[in-house]
Amino acid sequence: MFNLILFGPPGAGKGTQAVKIAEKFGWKHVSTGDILRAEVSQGTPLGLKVKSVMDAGLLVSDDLLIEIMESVFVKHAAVKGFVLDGFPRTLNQAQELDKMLLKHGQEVSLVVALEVDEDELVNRLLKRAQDQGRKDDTAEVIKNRLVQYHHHTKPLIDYYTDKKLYREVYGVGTVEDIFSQLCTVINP
Ligand code: B4P
Repeated sequence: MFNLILFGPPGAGKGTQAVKIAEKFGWKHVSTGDILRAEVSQGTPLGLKVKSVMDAGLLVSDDLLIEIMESVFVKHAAVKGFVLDGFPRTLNQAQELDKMLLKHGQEVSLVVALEVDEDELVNRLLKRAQDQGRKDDTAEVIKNRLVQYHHHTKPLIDYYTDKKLYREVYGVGTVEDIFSQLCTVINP
């Protein structure tokens, strides 16, 4: 099983590229953001619990995320591969992911980051606010999301570099050009 982590700051294009990668290689795309938003829109107990955290651009608790991921792995144990989009986002999540994969006889295969400068990230998310009206795409909340990224998520670069699993692809350009560079790096 190929376990790919698509990494990067909010707005880097992880969601956009993860869908294409999953389709090309026949892997399961897992977006923790999409899973959480679905819970919120269905008004489930979990959704009610995480709504205010997400609207503020903060990170949902590690325990909840790890529980969600464990159930995803169990449910889709027979797939050829996973594209993880938005997970892990903290060092604790990364360590728990390693443990969870080990329990299933698996490991992280590769981590590919999309590298995009901060002005471009903010522009993309503000544009998405106009197109899709996502609650967490306001200027104030975007700032919080970037702070969360720098504080909690960026340290994972060292974690995966030490494991020799980390690669970067420049994430500015056309979606197709970026996709083709990603495919070259992934090369399963
Ligand atoms: P996510 O849904 O993961 O939000 P995101 O980081 O903004 O990534 P997203 O996939 O949406 O954006 P993308 O870069 O594809 O998370 C939302 C919230 O959920 C978090 O703030 C947190 O509260 C919670 N959460 C999720 N996972 C969690 C975890 N593991 N732990 C704790 N909390 C968690 O795309 C952005 C925009 O750019 C799009 O509009 C796209 O169309 C555009 N775009 C893409 N490629 C482009 C290109 N090449 N050129 C121009 N625009 C492009």
